[in-house]
Amino acid sequence: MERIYIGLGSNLADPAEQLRSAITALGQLPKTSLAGVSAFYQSDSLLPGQPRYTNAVAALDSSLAPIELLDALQAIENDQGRERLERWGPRTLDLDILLFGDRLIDEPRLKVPHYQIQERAFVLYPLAELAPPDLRLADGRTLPALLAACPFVGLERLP
Ligand code: ROI
Repeated sequence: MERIYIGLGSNLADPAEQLRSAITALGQLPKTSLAGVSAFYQSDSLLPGQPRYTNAVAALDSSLAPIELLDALQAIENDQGRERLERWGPRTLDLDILLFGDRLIDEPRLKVPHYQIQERAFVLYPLAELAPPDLRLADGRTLPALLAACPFVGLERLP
């Protein structure tokens, strides 16, 4: 069993409902249990000209292998109508493996810790709701250091 953190994001077709369906689907994955879900947060897209995003983080305990989990996440994205028209385009659902136990993974399909974690307030602040306060990433960085370098700007925490 390893503790895994998943970033969820949506900016199309009722984003909060997309996240709720995805969380249900995560809880139904084989060899996996849902250990927690953060609040939902809204923010402007990092790329202009797209609707605002709703983001959250979920914690899983799983004995799936990383690529098995990645395949399962992509199946959930596809089930929820994700169309891969352009990289970085608006999407009904994005599921990213942020952290996978204390593994460092550098494969063509999967890099963990997620390579943009440090720039993304909409990942770090929901992660901080679920993770131990002194969490150390597999690459040695700590969550408090990442939070200190990434201000809580433009994020709206939903009730
Ligand atoms: N912007 C926000 N706020 N949230 C996201 O999940 C997100 N995902 C993306 C891009 C387009 C980079 N911008 C985002 O892929």
